[in-house]
Amino acid sequence: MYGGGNTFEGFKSDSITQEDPAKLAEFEARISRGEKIEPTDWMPQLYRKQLIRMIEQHAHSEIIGALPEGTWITRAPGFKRKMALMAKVQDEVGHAQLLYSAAETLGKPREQMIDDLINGKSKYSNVFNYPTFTWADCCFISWLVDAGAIVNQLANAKGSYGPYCRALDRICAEESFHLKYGHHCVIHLAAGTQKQRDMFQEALNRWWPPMMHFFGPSDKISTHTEVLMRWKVKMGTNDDMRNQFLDMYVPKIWELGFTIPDQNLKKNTETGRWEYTEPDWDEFKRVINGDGPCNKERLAVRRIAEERGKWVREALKVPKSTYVTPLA
Ligand code: FAQ
Repeated sequence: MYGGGNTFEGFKSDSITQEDPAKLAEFEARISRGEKIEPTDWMPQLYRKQLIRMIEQHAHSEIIGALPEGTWITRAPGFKRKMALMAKVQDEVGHAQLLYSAAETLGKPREQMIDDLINGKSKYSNVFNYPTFTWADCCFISWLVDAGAIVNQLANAKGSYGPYCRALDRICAEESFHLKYGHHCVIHLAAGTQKQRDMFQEALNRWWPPMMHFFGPSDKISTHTEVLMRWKVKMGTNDDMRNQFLDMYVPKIWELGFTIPDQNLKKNTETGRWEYTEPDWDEFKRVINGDGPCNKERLAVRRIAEERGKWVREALKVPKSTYVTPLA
């Protein structure tokens, strides 16, 4: 897809002090002028490494994110919902393809990224390590997880790395359909029977803490934000993104008559920022490091898919394959 030609083996040091100062200054000047950095342009090793880490994690999140919703395709209520959910899940996997291609431009082969995912070396979004017990869980993901993803991705689409930004532009366009679909599903539950309303309220109670974690650790303890903001990979801090999500979606949740399970949640009218109970960052760390309710199951499914799909990938690699036309 892109002709990067850089190899991942090149990494030796994280330190930007070892970079050529003139090249680094020119690189940073380009970024501050709002220019896009392209795969064949000079870039500091740390910029490359950070981008690979972040884009790869994002790609893994899309592919793993397809699993909790995917199990609901056959159980979604009604034919239209089944069709829409199937299209959504397919889109998410497509997003992973776009993102793996963007990460590959930086020199890390896709096979290595997949190996790192299934061997538990790479991370993916915390939210997808929680179970979808009911249809309302699936609706929560389609509306509010997608909403959070859009807040974050719309901002980062204006960032500095060309291939990632172009992938994000396309992803956001598709995600906006998912958001509409998810909102529609939740409105349907909200306007339904008491049992349907209770089902969504119960899902909201369970999903709210992971949703607060979704935007990453608070700025005080975030490791990578500073350098990523300096090089315009992240266009807002984790707390900025969380705040923007709360600004846009808390009123919509309240409007539907649901209760957010945090008694301290309120907007400070003086600062314009939301106040909330500090999320449990120990739980967050446990989940992103492999010890959430569904981590093992999610990776086991990916491992099986990888093994079963191996023959297809091998067949595609043979240059002189002949295609057999089916008889019927
Ligand atoms: N989950 O220093 P920071 C979606 C890790 S797409 C797991 O603040 P950073 C679509 C972080 O990697 C969802 N790990 O990190 C969809 C680092 O660990 P490391 C994904 C997390 O990179 C919808 C450590 O914590 N979106 O949902 C999380 O500056 C529905 C320290 O954190 C993206 O990937 C987390 N939530 O900021 C699909 C967007 N947060 O690597 C299906 C792009 C942090 O040192 C259905 N990524 N960590 O071992 C980003 O914007 C950023 O990477 C953040 C984290 C904001 C996620």
